[in-house]
Amino acid sequence: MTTNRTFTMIKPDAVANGHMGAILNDIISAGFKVIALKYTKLSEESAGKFYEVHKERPFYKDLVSFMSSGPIVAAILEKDNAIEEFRKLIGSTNPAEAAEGTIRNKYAKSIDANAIHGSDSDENAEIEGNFFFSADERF
Ligand code: RTP
Ligand code: MG
Repeated sequence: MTTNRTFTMIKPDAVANGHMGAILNDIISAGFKVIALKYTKLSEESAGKFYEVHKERPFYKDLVSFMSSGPIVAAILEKDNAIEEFRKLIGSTNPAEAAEGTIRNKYAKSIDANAIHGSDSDENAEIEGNFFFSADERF
């Protein structure tokens, strides 16, 4: 097991519903170290670029519009086995299927407004982190 990094966004629904602090607390309590952190908002154009891998999927347009609908919290996180551990912490994409105690189980309402993003591979974590953070914004 190696210490590595993942990238996350607390999505507009969770920010709007007042869960930003609770979610950051869950993340830090689960042993993730915050390497970079930013409160920001995606334009439709930048959300479209971030989710370009999903361009052909039927939900792409709604996803881009939702992700640019309000402020988000972006972060780079570090832990042993970070990608897998973080996806375990956030739970299934569809909150109705997310295990008890996971972030999506506690704070998400629907598959579209599902509270949080977690990278799915080391390679994508690197790409997604670079999308938001320069080298001097990482600690
Ligand atoms: P994320 O990237 O946000 O961490 O979520 P994920 O890996 O669990 O899911 P992914 O397949 O990467 O999909 C990205 C986001 O698109 C929305 N989605 N909607 N209506 C649908 O069938 C559907 N499928 C995916 C979700 O908001 C998902 O988080
Ligand atoms: Mg994904």
